[in-house]
Amino acid sequence: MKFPKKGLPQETILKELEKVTSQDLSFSSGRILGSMCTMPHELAIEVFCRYIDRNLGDPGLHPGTRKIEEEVIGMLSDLLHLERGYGHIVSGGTEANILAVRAFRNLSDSERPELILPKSAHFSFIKAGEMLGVKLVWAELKPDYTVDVKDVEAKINDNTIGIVGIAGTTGLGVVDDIPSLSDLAQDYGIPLHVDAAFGGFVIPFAKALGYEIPDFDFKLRGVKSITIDPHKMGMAPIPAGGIIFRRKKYLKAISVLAPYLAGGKVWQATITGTRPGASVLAVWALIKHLGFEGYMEIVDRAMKLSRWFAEEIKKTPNAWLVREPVLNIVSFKTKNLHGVERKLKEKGWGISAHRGYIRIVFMPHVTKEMIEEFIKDLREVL
Ligand code: 0PR
Repeated sequence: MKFPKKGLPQETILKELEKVTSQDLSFSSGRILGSMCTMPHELAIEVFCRYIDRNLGDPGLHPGTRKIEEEVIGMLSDLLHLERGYGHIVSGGTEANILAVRAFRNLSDSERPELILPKSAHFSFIKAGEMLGVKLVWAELKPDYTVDVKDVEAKINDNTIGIVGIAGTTGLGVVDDIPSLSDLAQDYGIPLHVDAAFGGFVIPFAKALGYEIPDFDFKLRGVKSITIDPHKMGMAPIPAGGIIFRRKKYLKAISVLAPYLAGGKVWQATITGTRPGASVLAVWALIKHLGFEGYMEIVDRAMKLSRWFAEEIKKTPNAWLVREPVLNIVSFKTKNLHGVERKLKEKGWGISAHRGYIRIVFMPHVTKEMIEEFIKDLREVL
């Protein structure tokens, strides 16, 4: 396509965009079942649009927005049982995970750094390993799909710069045995990073509702950093990931001096330079508006619906749960999986097809009516 010589009227442009984006599935379409994103909360949208010009890459220009980011990090740290945490709202779980690995690597003196992580880890760690020159050492999973802590221990050596545990795996929503990983990390003096990109905005509320889920946060001394994404179950607009470190030294280890900025010199730890203040303000507004109780209600609905769906799968011939759900993610296998996936997609369902199973994520936009319709289609296809 050519760069246009003459501009077109706004009206024409908007019409054209409307036409092309009408091919997209939207969260209000009632068909997206396999995404970890959702329709952002209306307050967050309002705040995001209102402060669209704020740039936290130059925080001296926007001291109010910087203060709000500090408060967000404070509130997320508190949610994760840490009195004073250090971190940022970043572009997503990928950037958050990369920052954690970067901090661990920069603080180690190994010349051949290695990171031990579960085979269930998100592919963002592959990017981290590649960019940072860190060798990834994959630990085996147990039959319940949590990481085998014994295998993690067996893989520790002098070059190990860190261990990763996952609180809400991408495929199955499983939570690793973080308490044992934390003990192990403490014993060997190795930092533990917890990827709670998805689970961070689920587990604290699910535990308060009485669901039995292992501890995963800074309560455990071995945990030195946590990824927690507001743009997943936090209902914030994209982009909004979160990284929290237990101590300032981790943030310092990845900070680069930006000496000439319009707002004065700053130390910058994020991968992105120019970055949206609007995201941070939207997250702050949401947390303040919903509060712990508001998120508890959202998680309560999602967890109940996922349990109900899991029971329906058990009653469906030729379909099997991969395992009992832990969080609000249910994954199942079927006879002739690829054919079933294709037919469900033809019927307009936005499902996520992993290797060997279909994943349904019970995000806030997923309703009982949608699920009933999906089950009807699934049974028909089967
Ligand atoms: N860590 C975990 C455990 C994740 O599940 C993800 C993303 C990340 C880190 C990386 O987060 P960002 O994508 O924010 O960088 N997991 C989702 C997934 O792979 C991402 C996603 C979201 C994919 C919405 C599709 C989609 O429609 O399922």
